[in-house]
Amino acid sequence: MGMTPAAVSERFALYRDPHPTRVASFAEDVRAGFRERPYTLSPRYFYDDLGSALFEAICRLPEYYLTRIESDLLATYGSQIAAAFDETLEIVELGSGSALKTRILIDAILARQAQLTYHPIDISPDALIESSHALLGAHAAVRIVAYASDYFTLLRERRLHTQDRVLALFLGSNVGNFEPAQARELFTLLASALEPGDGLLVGYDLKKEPSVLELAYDDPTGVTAAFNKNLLGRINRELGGNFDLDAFSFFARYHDDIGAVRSYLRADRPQTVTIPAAGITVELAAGETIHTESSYKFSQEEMTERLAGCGFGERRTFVDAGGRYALGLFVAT
Ligand code: AVI
Repeated sequence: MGMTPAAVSERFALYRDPHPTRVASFAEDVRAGFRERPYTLSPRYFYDDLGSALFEAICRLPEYYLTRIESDLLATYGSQIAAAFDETLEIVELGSGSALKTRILIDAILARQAQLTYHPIDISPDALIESSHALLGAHAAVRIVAYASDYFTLLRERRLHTQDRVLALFLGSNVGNFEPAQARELFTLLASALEPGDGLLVGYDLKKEPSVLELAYDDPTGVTAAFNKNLLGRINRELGGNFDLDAFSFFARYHDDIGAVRSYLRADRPQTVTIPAAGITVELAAGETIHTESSYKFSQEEMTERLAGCGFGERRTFVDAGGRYALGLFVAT
Protein backbone atom coordinates (compact mmCIF):
# COMPACT_ATOMS: atom_id res chain seq x y z
CA MET A 1 0.00 0.00 0.00
CA GLY A 2 2.55 2.54 -1.14
CA MET A 3 4.94 1.13 1.44
CA THR A 4 6.99 -1.96 2.23
CA PRO A 5 4.89 -4.91 3.25
CA ALA A 6 4.85 -5.42 7.01
CA ALA A 7 5.34 -9.18 6.95
CA VAL A 8 7.43 -10.74 4.26
CA SER A 9 8.53 -14.22 3.36
CA GLU A 10 9.11 -15.68 -0.05
CA ARG A 11 5.47 -16.66 -0.32
CA PHE A 12 3.70 -14.22 1.98
CA ALA A 13 3.42 -10.43 2.10
CA LEU A 14 1.03 -8.48 4.31
CA TYR A 15 0.30 -4.86 3.53
CA ARG A 16 -1.26 -2.86 6.33
CA ASP A 17 -3.04 0.37 5.56
CA PRO A 18 -0.47 3.08 6.52
CA HIS A 19 -3.18 5.67 7.16
CA PRO A 20 -6.29 3.75 8.08
CA THR A 21 -9.35 5.88 7.53
CA ARG A 22 -10.72 6.63 10.92
CA VAL A 23 -13.61 4.26 11.43
CA ALA A 24 -16.21 5.02 14.06
CA SER A 25 -15.65 3.10 17.29
CA PHE A 26 -18.11 0.56 18.66
CA ALA A 27 -19.20 3.07 21.34
CA GLU A 28 -19.77 5.82 18.75
CA ASP A 29 -21.78 3.54 16.48
CA VAL A 30 -23.89 2.25 19.39
CA ARG A 31 -24.55 5.85 20.49
CA ALA A 32 -25.57 6.81 16.92
CA GLY A 33 -27.84 3.76 16.59
CA PHE A 34 -29.80 4.67 19.72
CA ARG A 35 -29.92 8.40 18.97
CA GLU A 36 -33.20 8.15 17.07
CA ARG A 37 -36.05 5.73 16.56
CA PRO A 38 -36.34 3.17 15.08
CA TYR A 39 -33.23 1.98 16.89
CA THR A 40 -30.49 0.22 14.90
CA LEU A 41 -27.26 -1.62 15.59
CA SER A 42 -24.70 -2.30 12.86
CA PRO A 43 -24.22 -5.94 11.74
CA ARG A 44 -20.50 -5.09 11.53
CA TYR A 45 -20.33 -5.78 15.27
CA PHE A 46 -21.71 -9.33 15.09
CA TYR A 47 -18.27 -10.81 14.59
CA ASP A 48 -16.35 -10.86 17.86
CA ASP A 49 -14.99 -14.31 18.82
CA LEU A 50 -18.34 -15.56 20.10
CA GLY A 51 -20.26 -14.03 17.18
CA SER A 52 -17.87 -15.55 14.63
CA ALA A 53 -18.30 -18.98 16.24
CA LEU A 54 -22.10 -18.53 16.15
CA PHE A 55 -21.90 -17.51 12.49
CA GLU A 56 -19.95 -20.68 11.70
CA ALA A 57 -22.70 -22.64 13.44
CA ILE A 58 -25.33 -20.80 11.35
CA CYS A 59 -23.49 -21.90 8.20
CA ARG A 60 -24.02 -25.51 9.26
CA LEU A 61 -27.75 -25.18 10.02
CA PRO A 62 -30.05 -27.08 7.65
CA GLU A 63 -32.23 -23.95 7.27
CA TYR A 64 -29.30 -21.70 6.26
CA TYR A 65 -28.75 -23.20 2.80
CA LEU A 66 -26.58 -20.36 1.44
CA THR A 67 -23.10 -21.56 2.49
CA ARG A 68 -23.70 -25.16 1.56
CA ILE A 69 -25.09 -24.39 -1.90
CA GLU A 70 -22.32 -21.92 -2.63
CA SER A 71 -19.66 -24.54 -1.76
CA ASP A 72 -21.46 -27.09 -3.95
CA LEU A 73 -21.64 -24.63 -6.86
CA LEU A 74 -17.91 -23.87 -6.52
CA ALA A 75 -17.10 -27.58 -6.46
CA THR A 76 -19.31 -28.30 -9.48
CA TYR A 77 -18.43 -25.30 -11.63
CA GLY A 78 -14.96 -24.32 -10.36
CA SER A 79 -13.17 -25.78 -13.36
CA GLN A 80 -15.56 -24.06 -15.80
CA ILE A 81 -15.02 -20.77 -13.98
CA ALA A 82 -11.23 -21.20 -14.21
CA ALA A 83 -11.52 -22.20 -17.89
CA ALA A 84 -13.45 -19.03 -18.72
CA PHE A 85 -10.11 -17.19 -18.82
CA ASP A 86 -7.24 -17.95 -21.21
CA GLU A 87 -4.51 -16.15 -19.27
CA THR A 88 -2.73 -16.97 -15.99
CA LEU A 89 -5.10 -15.97 -13.19
CA GLU A 90 -4.59 -14.21 -9.88
CA ILE A 91 -7.37 -14.14 -7.28
CA VAL A 92 -8.42 -11.00 -5.41
CA GLU A 93 -10.93 -11.71 -2.64
CA LEU A 94 -13.03 -9.05 -0.91
CA GLY A 95 -13.70 -9.96 2.72
CA SER A 96 -11.82 -13.23 2.63
CA GLY A 97 -12.51 -14.40 6.21
CA SER A 98 -11.27 -17.95 6.70
CA ALA A 99 -11.02 -18.43 2.88
CA LEU A 100 -12.20 -22.03 3.17
CA LYS A 101 -14.48 -21.93 0.13
CA THR A 102 -11.80 -20.15 -1.88
CA ARG A 103 -9.67 -23.27 -1.69
CA ILE A 104 -12.11 -25.07 -3.99
CA LEU A 105 -11.50 -22.44 -6.64
CA ILE A 106 -7.77 -22.33 -5.99
CA ASP A 107 -7.61 -26.09 -6.69
CA ALA A 108 -9.57 -25.61 -9.93
CA ILE A 109 -7.22 -22.84 -11.09
CA LEU A 110 -4.09 -24.79 -10.08
CA ALA A 111 -5.26 -27.64 -12.31
CA ARG A 112 -4.63 -25.23 -15.24
CA GLN A 113 -1.55 -23.27 -14.12
CA ALA A 114 1.53 -24.11 -12.06
CA GLN A 115 1.35 -21.23 -9.57
CA LEU A 116 -1.20 -18.81 -8.23
CA THR A 117 -1.01 -15.48 -6.44
CA TYR A 118 -3.89 -14.93 -4.02
CA HIS A 119 -4.72 -11.40 -2.81
CA PRO A 120 -7.09 -11.59 0.20
CA ILE A 121 -8.44 -8.30 1.55
CA ASP A 122 -9.81 -8.25 5.07
CA ILE A 123 -10.13 -5.63 7.77
CA SER A 124 -8.59 -7.98 10.35
CA PRO A 125 -4.82 -8.59 10.10
CA ASP A 126 -5.13 -11.49 12.56
CA ALA A 127 -7.72 -13.26 10.38
CA LEU A 128 -5.48 -12.70 7.33
CA ILE A 129 -2.39 -14.10 9.03
CA GLU A 130 -4.26 -17.12 10.36
CA SER A 131 -6.03 -18.00 7.10
CA SER A 132 -2.88 -17.31 5.03
CA HIS A 133 -0.86 -19.60 7.25
CA ALA A 134 -3.33 -22.42 6.76
CA LEU A 135 -3.53 -21.87 3.02
CA LEU A 136 0.23 -21.72 2.52
CA GLY A 137 0.58 -24.96 4.48
CA ALA A 138 -1.99 -26.68 2.27
CA HIS A 139 -0.81 -25.33 -1.11
CA ALA A 140 2.86 -25.22 -2.04
CA ALA A 141 2.01 -23.51 -5.36
CA VAL A 142 0.25 -20.53 -3.77
CA ARG A 143 1.80 -17.15 -3.01
CA ILE A 144 -0.18 -14.69 -0.90
CA VAL A 145 -0.21 -10.91 -1.04
CA ALA A 146 -2.62 -9.89 1.73
CA TYR A 147 -4.12 -6.48 2.51
CA ALA A 148 -5.37 -5.57 6.00
CA SER A 149 -7.70 -2.79 4.97
CA ASP A 150 -11.20 -1.61 4.48
CA TYR A 151 -11.79 -2.51 0.86
CA PHE A 152 -13.38 0.78 -0.13
CA THR A 153 -10.15 2.55 0.91
CA LEU A 154 -7.90 0.01 -0.78
CA LEU A 155 -9.78 0.13 -4.09
CA ARG A 156 -10.19 3.91 -4.00
CA GLU A 157 -6.45 4.35 -3.56
CA ARG A 158 -5.67 1.66 -6.17
CA ARG A 159 -3.25 -0.17 -3.96
CA LEU A 160 -3.63 -3.70 -5.28
CA HIS A 161 -0.36 -5.29 -6.39
CA THR A 162 -1.74 -7.55 -9.11
CA GLN A 163 0.18 -8.49 -12.25
CA ASP A 164 -1.78 -11.02 -14.27
CA ARG A 165 -5.42 -11.45 -15.29
CA VAL A 166 -7.52 -11.00 -12.13
CA LEU A 167 -10.51 -12.98 -10.95
CA ALA A 168 -12.10 -10.98 -8.11
CA LEU A 169 -14.27 -12.88 -5.61
CA PHE A 170 -17.12 -11.50 -3.55
CA LEU A 171 -18.66 -14.61 -2.05
CA GLY A 172 -20.91 -15.69 0.80
CA SER A 173 -23.83 -13.42 -0.15
CA ASN A 174 -21.84 -10.64 1.51
CA VAL A 175 -23.18 -8.29 -1.16
CA GLY A 176 -26.57 -8.78 0.53
CA ASN A 177 -25.47 -6.96 3.68
CA PHE A 178 -24.73 -3.76 1.77
CA GLU A 179 -27.38 -1.13 1.17
CA PRO A 180 -27.92 -0.84 -2.62
CA ALA A 181 -26.09 2.50 -2.89
CA GLN A 182 -23.06 1.12 -1.01
CA ALA A 183 -22.99 -1.99 -3.21
CA ARG A 184 -23.07 0.23 -6.29
CA GLU A 185 -20.15 2.28 -4.97
CA LEU A 186 -18.14 -0.84 -4.18
CA PHE A 187 -18.69 -2.47 -7.59
CA THR A 188 -17.90 0.80 -9.39
CA LEU A 189 -14.64 1.17 -7.44
CA LEU A 190 -13.79 -2.45 -8.18
CA ALA A 191 -14.45 -2.00 -11.90
CA SER A 192 -12.10 0.95 -12.04
CA ALA A 193 -9.38 -0.93 -10.10
CA LEU A 194 -9.57 -3.85 -12.57
CA GLU A 195 -8.51 -4.09 -16.22
CA PRO A 196 -11.07 -4.72 -18.97
CA GLY A 197 -11.34 -8.50 -19.30
CA ASP A 198 -10.72 -9.18 -15.58
CA GLY A 199 -13.37 -11.34 -13.92
CA LEU A 200 -15.68 -10.96 -10.94
CA LEU A 201 -17.44 -13.88 -9.26
CA VAL A 202 -20.31 -12.82 -6.99
CA GLY A 203 -22.15 -15.29 -4.73
CA TYR A 204 -25.69 -14.07 -4.03
CA ASP A 205 -28.93 -15.39 -2.61
CA LEU A 206 -31.87 -15.55 -5.01
CA LYS A 207 -35.36 -14.23 -4.24
CA LYS A 208 -37.71 -16.99 -3.16
CA GLU A 209 -40.73 -17.73 -0.97
CA PRO A 210 -40.63 -15.58 2.18
CA SER A 211 -41.22 -18.65 4.40
CA VAL A 212 -37.94 -20.24 3.24
CA LEU A 213 -36.03 -16.99 3.73
CA GLU A 214 -37.51 -16.32 7.14
CA LEU A 215 -36.63 -19.82 8.32
CA ALA A 216 -33.05 -19.37 7.09
CA TYR A 217 -32.77 -16.19 9.20
CA ASP A 218 -34.80 -17.33 12.22
CA ASP A 219 -33.92 -20.99 12.70
CA PRO A 220 -35.87 -23.15 15.18
CA THR A 221 -32.69 -24.09 17.07
CA GLY A 222 -32.22 -20.45 18.03
CA VAL A 223 -28.64 -20.10 16.81
CA THR A 224 -29.45 -17.01 14.74
CA ALA A 225 -31.34 -15.53 17.71
CA ALA A 226 -28.21 -16.06 19.86
CA PHE A 227 -26.06 -14.54 17.08
CA ASN A 228 -28.23 -11.39 17.15
CA LYS A 229 -28.52 -11.24 20.94
CA ASN A 230 -24.74 -11.42 21.12
CA LEU A 231 -24.79 -7.79 19.92
CA LEU A 232 -26.44 -6.87 23.22
CA GLY A 233 -24.06 -9.20 25.09
CA ARG A 234 -21.14 -7.49 23.40
CA ILE A 235 -22.44 -4.06 24.49
CA ASN A 236 -22.64 -5.42 28.05
CA ARG A 237 -19.13 -6.91 27.94
CA GLU A 238 -17.30 -4.14 26.14
CA LEU A 239 -19.25 -0.99 26.98
CA GLY A 240 -20.48 -1.87 30.48
CA GLY A 241 -24.14 -2.06 29.37
CA ASN A 242 -26.85 -3.75 31.40
CA PHE A 243 -29.09 -5.28 28.73
CA ASP A 244 -31.09 -8.23 30.06
CA LEU A 245 -30.80 -10.61 27.09
CA ASP A 246 -33.78 -12.64 28.35
CA ALA A 247 -36.01 -9.58 28.01
CA PHE A 248 -35.61 -9.55 24.20
CA SER A 249 -37.07 -11.72 21.45
CA PHE A 250 -35.60 -12.12 18.02
CA PHE A 251 -37.46 -12.17 14.71
CA ALA A 252 -36.69 -11.86 10.99
CA ARG A 253 -39.10 -10.66 8.28
CA TYR A 254 -38.84 -10.66 4.52
CA HIS A 255 -39.79 -7.22 3.14
CA ASP A 256 -40.97 -7.74 -0.40
CA ASP A 257 -40.88 -4.02 -1.24
CA ILE A 258 -37.09 -3.79 -0.74
CA GLY A 259 -36.25 -7.47 -1.38
CA ALA A 260 -34.51 -7.99 1.95
CA VAL A 261 -34.80 -10.05 5.11
CA ARG A 262 -34.55 -7.63 8.01
CA SER A 263 -33.58 -8.93 11.45
CA TYR A 264 -34.77 -7.39 14.70
CA LEU A 265 -34.51 -7.68 18.45
CA ARG A 266 -37.76 -6.77 20.23
CA ALA A 267 -38.08 -5.63 23.85
CA ASP A 268 -40.57 -7.94 25.59
CA ARG A 269 -41.27 -5.35 28.30
CA PRO A 270 -40.50 -1.67 28.89
CA GLN A 271 -36.93 -1.20 29.97
CA THR A 272 -34.25 1.35 30.70
CA VAL A 273 -30.72 0.35 29.79
CA THR A 274 -27.55 2.25 30.60
CA ILE A 275 -24.42 1.96 28.46
CA PRO A 276 -21.71 3.82 30.39
CA ALA A 277 -18.89 3.65 27.83
CA ALA A 278 -21.21 5.13 25.19
CA GLY A 279 -22.47 7.71 27.71
CA ILE A 280 -26.14 6.92 27.05
CA THR A 281 -29.32 5.65 28.67
CA VAL A 282 -31.77 3.93 26.32
CA GLU A 283 -35.52 3.74 26.91
CA LEU A 284 -37.36 0.89 25.21
CA ALA A 285 -41.15 0.56 25.19
CA ALA A 286 -42.73 -2.91 25.30
CA GLY A 287 -42.62 -4.24 21.73
CA GLU A 288 -40.06 -1.69 20.56
CA THR A 289 -37.53 -3.06 18.05
CA ILE A 290 -33.83 -2.71 17.32
CA HIS A 291 -32.97 -3.37 13.64
CA THR A 292 -29.78 -5.45 13.51
CA GLU A 293 -29.26 -6.47 9.87
CA SER A 294 -30.61 -6.39 6.32
CA SER A 295 -29.86 -9.30 3.99
CA TYR A 296 -30.80 -8.36 0.41
CA LYS A 297 -31.98 -10.97 -2.09
CA PHE A 298 -31.78 -10.60 -5.87
CA SER A 299 -33.10 -12.12 -9.07
CA GLN A 300 -30.45 -13.02 -11.64
CA GLU A 301 -31.75 -10.21 -13.87
CA GLU A 302 -31.49 -7.66 -11.06
CA MET A 303 -27.89 -8.59 -10.25
CA THR A 304 -26.91 -8.58 -13.93
CA GLU A 305 -28.54 -5.19 -14.46
CA ARG A 306 -26.93 -3.68 -11.37
CA LEU A 307 -23.50 -4.89 -12.33
CA ALA A 308 -23.93 -3.69 -15.92
CA GLY A 309 -24.50 -0.24 -14.44
CA CYS A 310 -21.15 -0.52 -12.61
CA GLY A 311 -19.00 -1.68 -15.56
CA PHE A 312 -19.39 -5.47 -15.55
CA GLY A 313 -20.93 -7.69 -18.25
CA GLU A 314 -22.39 -11.09 -17.36
CA ARG A 315 -20.35 -14.01 -18.70
CA ARG A 316 -22.36 -16.80 -17.11
CA THR A 317 -24.44 -17.42 -14.00
CA PHE A 318 -24.43 -20.77 -12.21
CA VAL A 319 -27.56 -21.64 -10.21
CA ASP A 320 -28.31 -24.75 -8.12
CA ALA A 321 -31.03 -27.16 -9.24
CA GLY A 322 -33.46 -25.76 -6.65
CA GLY A 323 -32.97 -22.20 -7.97
CA ARG A 324 -32.00 -20.98 -4.51
CA TYR A 325 -28.52 -19.45 -4.88
CA ALA A 326 -26.40 -18.02 -7.71
CA LEU A 327 -22.75 -17.60 -8.57
CA GLY A 328 -22.56 -14.85 -11.16
CA LEU A 329 -19.44 -14.66 -13.31
CA PHE A 330 -18.93 -11.17 -14.74
CA VAL A 331 -16.22 -9.50 -16.79
CA ALA A 332 -15.02 -5.91 -16.43
CA THR A 333 -15.90 -4.02 -19.62
C1 AVI B 1 -22.60 -12.70 6.34
N1 AVI B 1 -23.94 -12.52 5.79
C2 AVI B 1 -23.93 -12.69 4.32
C3 AVI B 1 -24.99 -13.33 6.44
C4 AVI B 1 -26.35 -13.10 5.74
O1 AVI B 1 -26.88 -14.07 5.20
O2 AVI B 1 -26.82 -11.96 5.69
C5 AVI B 1 -25.09 -13.01 7.93
C6 AVI B 1 -26.21 -13.75 8.62
N2 AVI B 1 -27.12 -13.21 9.38
C7 AVI B 1 -27.94 -14.13 9.82
N3 AVI B 1 -27.60 -15.28 9.31
C8 AVI B 1 -26.49 -15.08 8.57
